[in-house]
Amino acid sequence: MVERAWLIIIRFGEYLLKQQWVGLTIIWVLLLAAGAEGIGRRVGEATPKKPAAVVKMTDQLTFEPARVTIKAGETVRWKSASLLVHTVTGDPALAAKPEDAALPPGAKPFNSGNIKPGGQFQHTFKVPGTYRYFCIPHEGAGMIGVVVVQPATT
Ligand SMILES: [Cu+2]
Repeated sequence: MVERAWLIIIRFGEYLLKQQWVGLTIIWVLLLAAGAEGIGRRVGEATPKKPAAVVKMTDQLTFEPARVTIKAGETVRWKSASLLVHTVTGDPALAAKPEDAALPPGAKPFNSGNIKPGGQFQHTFKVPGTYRYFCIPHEGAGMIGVVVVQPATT
């Protein structure tokens, strides 16, 4: 079906060229390029990294499991199983108590922003070490999690 559509589009371009409608042909080429780019981008988005671990955010103000272990370069996905808004925040600068967040040296801070009920967030950990992260609205309630990132085996 998609191939047929492309064939029609290409035939149409050939027709425009034959008629020597230069202006229209240029517009056709530009539209074609934009369309191809759009398809390419959608294909890229359709293949997100498969998470090495999935952590649930609960109504009990916990990350479940509170501690996961992955390898460098792997991705953790957080899923809301909660009616409350949560965040996944690994940034000491955003913590009420700086010790509620910790990053290994060289790792970039991360923050999901508000995750609505049913929402999700994922983060890929490149730098090995122990990460401590928290939920901004529930930091005081102790909603804190740990991701241990082991060096990638080569
Ligand atoms: Cu929370």
